[in-house]
Amino acid sequence: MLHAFLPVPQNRGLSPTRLRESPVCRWRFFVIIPRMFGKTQTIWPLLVLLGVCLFGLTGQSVFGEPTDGSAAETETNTNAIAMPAVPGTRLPADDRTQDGWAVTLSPLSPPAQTISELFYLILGIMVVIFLVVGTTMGVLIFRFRASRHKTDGEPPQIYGSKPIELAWTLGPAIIVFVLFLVTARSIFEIRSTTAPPDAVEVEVIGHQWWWEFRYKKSGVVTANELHVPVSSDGTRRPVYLKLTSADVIHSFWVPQLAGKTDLFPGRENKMWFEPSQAGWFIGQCAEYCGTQHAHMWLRVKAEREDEFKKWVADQQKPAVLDAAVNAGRNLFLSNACANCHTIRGTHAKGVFGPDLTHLMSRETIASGIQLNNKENLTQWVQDPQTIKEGCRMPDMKLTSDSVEKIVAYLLTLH
Ligand code: HEC
Ligand SMILES: [Cu+2]
Repeated sequence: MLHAFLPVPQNRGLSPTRLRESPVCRWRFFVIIPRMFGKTQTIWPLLVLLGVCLFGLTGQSVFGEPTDGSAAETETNTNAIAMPAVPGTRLPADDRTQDGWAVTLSPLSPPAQTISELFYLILGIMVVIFLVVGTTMGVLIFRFRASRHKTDGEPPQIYGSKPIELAWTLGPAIIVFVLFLVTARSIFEIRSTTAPPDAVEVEVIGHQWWWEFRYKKSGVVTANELHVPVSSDGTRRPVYLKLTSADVIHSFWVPQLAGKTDLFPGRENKMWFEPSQAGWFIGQCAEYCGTQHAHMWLRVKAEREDEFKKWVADQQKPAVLDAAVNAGRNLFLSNACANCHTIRGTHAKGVFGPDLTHLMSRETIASGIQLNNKENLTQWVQDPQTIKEGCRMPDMKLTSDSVEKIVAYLLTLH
């Protein structure tokens, strides 16, 4: 095989048949590669660039260890899509998950785990192919560069070599077949079957630009923050989602829990996940759905069984009726607010916007982009367009006195 790398003798005038018979010509096709680049030095920056890309990809997983959610660690978490839950602020760190970040490379639920294993397997195969091709090319380009072999004219052309053609047809075909098999197996592993009896079933409805969650068994309706029980070895509490859309196509994506699933109007898609750690999981609408698509964030809170039960029980109650904020409630009910929002226990039954019955049980408003506090609520009710331009809630042009009263009422909705 070594003679493959020997200098190319002058071979002009040899007939193709004679060439094929010559002992070195079998390997001569490698020589075509450096010739293609003319000045061979130009290939080196290209190889370096490829190397850097590869390092970027794998380095991310090598250096970006999962964090424990503490502020200091989250700040340096290179393993995440840089997406602070609230611009310029930090939400309270919670347990051990990556609060405030959507993390792609540390799965904490079976479907995400399967996808991640597939990703690393395919990445591994690709790295091996890259190294083999890259090294061979590098060596050949260096060994047979034009300045070392003062030959002119074309290198020998080789036609109809069965071993070579078999090798470069069968090799890739086998690799593609292996990739197909492992991918198909993963798809079957994570596909959604019918929900087991103790599963939590939730209907997810995508809206421009917020998420509606309707729990099947308990009847709870909430928005943007999905509460689910955490699974442990002994007790598995999978979450089964049925996804649909009220307007355009959206996509439900919480990378640590499962892959993306699209939400279509007039069609029901299914998915499931099973968080193995308590805490917040951050996600994002993953299908461009209009101007505020980037602000259609998604937060899933996995909590202990007892915490989850308590949350469900609280959510099932009708809204608090506090006489001290009658003025604000009357303003809410007499303005258009009631046409778009539901507050159970009042006659506000609108379904165009998020259910506000237990608004204050949520940490954020406007699908995760603002903390839910008096200041932000005031700005939101005064003119939501200043927070989320183009959002489907109009500027109601209320006097600041009315805004103050309405917000005082909203703040009682625990
Ligand atoms: C035309 C329908 C419409 C009207 C009228 C309306 N809203 Fe909204 N509201 C929405 C929509 C849609 C959203 C979700 C916006 C988003 O996140 O993109 C929303 C969001 C909110 C939120 C944040 C909820 C959350 O969990 O994110 C509050 C609070 C709110 N509205 C209060 C009010 C009040 C108070 C009024 C009356 C002054 C009112 N809305 C009038 C449609 C409406
Ligand atoms: Cu969307």
